[in-house]
Amino acid sequence: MTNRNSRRGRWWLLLAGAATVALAACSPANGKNTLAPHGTNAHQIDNLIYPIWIVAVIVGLIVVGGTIFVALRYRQRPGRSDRPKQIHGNLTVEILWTIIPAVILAVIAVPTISLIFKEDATPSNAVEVTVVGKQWWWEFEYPGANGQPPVVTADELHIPTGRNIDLSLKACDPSLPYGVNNGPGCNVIHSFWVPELAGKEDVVPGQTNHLTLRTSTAGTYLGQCAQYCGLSHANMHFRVIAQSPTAYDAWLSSQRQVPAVSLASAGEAGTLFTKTFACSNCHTTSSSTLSTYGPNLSHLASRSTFASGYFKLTKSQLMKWIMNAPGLIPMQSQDCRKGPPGSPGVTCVGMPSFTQNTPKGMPVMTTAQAQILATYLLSLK
Ligand code: HEC
Ligand SMILES: [Cu+2]
Repeated sequence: MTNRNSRRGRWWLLLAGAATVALAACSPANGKNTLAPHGTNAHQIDNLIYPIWIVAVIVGLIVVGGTIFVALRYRQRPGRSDRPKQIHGNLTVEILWTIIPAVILAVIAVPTISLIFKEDATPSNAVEVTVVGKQWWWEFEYPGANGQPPVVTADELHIPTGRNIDLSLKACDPSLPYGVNNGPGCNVIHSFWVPELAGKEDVVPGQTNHLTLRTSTAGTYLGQCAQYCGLSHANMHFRVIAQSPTAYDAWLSSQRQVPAVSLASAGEAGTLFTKTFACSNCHTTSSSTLSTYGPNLSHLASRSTFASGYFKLTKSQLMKWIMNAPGLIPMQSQDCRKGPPGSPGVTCVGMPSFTQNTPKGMPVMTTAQAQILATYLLSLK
């Protein structure tokens, strides 16, 4: 092999390596595969895309093939004129290549537009859930029913199989007091996307958008915020846990229970949570009905993940998070310890660090204290 050839070979190798790494991200094993639909909406979208894709491939082959054919057939050759016969202004050709694409697009438009309206229709007999996109996590609210209180949770959306789920998607609720679902952390656009269940839907402040989910297959489906929404947008995952209606009902009624360990009976953990570190400025552990600035922690231990589904819920991971959350995912939380978010002078987005950038006069958290807090939170089943 000549020197130049071997150098070219190396470039090809590098390119092949890079392509393998890039394509690995598209592997169906990552659980966010639009081409592996498990929900009614996702199936309908897939059924529409497939025939359109075939038409697109045929058109593509004709266009690319035609280009290659013309380039080869009329290339410059010795002894031949380099000016082939000119067909500029040929009426038949011009009409044909205007009408054929117009007809193809018109035909494709019919099922596309009708599916848009179908997807948008309000589903009948649906389970209602409100989804609130915050920076950078998702809150899920199940309305109260038959005298039962509502349930507020985060990170993991539970749904029953075989039912229509009508999601009301919100980014902000201007009717609420400044600081909770209104103010810092909720004034940007998100997009709610569970690729294997349905299409994307934008989540816009001051507006309620709707998305229908429906699946007959129990399982865990991965979701992702699909609209850039600030520092930790890329970490804004979530999970949809589809369960049999019986298992779903059992989950919902366990979430309605008052947590087994009350703050008052939690001893030192209670003091650390409400006084020393004022976690209660942003979280509650005593009522699963409350929407707070940070995720509702009343039944934290019933989740398998935390922090937008980014981390598995283990004690050691939880301790790292409690001590220094902004060290794990980027947040704008330097002044979050000054007071409740939304109060004067507190422009806090996220959760503060309790071991770094500690404001003057405030305590730095020890590992022992983090352990007490983590043990307490993990008792909230
Ligand atoms: C200034 C508000 C604020 C304070 C104070 C605060 N947090 Fe947070 N916390 C948040 C926010 C916001 C999140 C969500 C971050 C994300 O996922 O992007 C969060 C997330 C969490 C989570 C993960 C919950 C889940 O379901 O994902 C835990 C656990 C937690 N905080 C515990 C604590 C503890 C313990 C304290 C006190 C030592 C504390 N927090 C103090 C705002 C706060
Ligand atoms: Cu987002």
